[in-house]
Amino acid sequence: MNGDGLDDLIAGEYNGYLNFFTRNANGTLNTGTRLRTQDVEIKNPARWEKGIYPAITDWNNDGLKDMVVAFHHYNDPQDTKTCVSLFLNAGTETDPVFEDKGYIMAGG
Ligand SMILES: [Ca+2]
Ligand SMILES: [Ca+2]
Repeated sequence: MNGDGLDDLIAGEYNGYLNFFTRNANGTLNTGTRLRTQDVEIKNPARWEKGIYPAITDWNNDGLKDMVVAFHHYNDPQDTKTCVSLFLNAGTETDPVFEDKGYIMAGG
């Protein structure tokens, strides 16, 4: 994730935030920091605390890792759908800056 050749970890918190843990050469992980866009911490937009599920991929094939994030929505008892948002990396390989590009829509 930070281009140092050591696999890092991104984990969703129960309350909808993403934590980023960098790995040391001896295999241990450093204390996590919340992933953010330039402006805000990335969080599930659901009204109540709900899960967030990240995946890293080069979505736009520009050589920089991007992030696709699934949000479990639950804004009312009838709303149990999951939405997927795209965060493109507008930074660099070693210092990613994620831009929120909104929901990914199928067929639209
Ligand atoms: Ca790394
Ligand atoms: Ca990319």
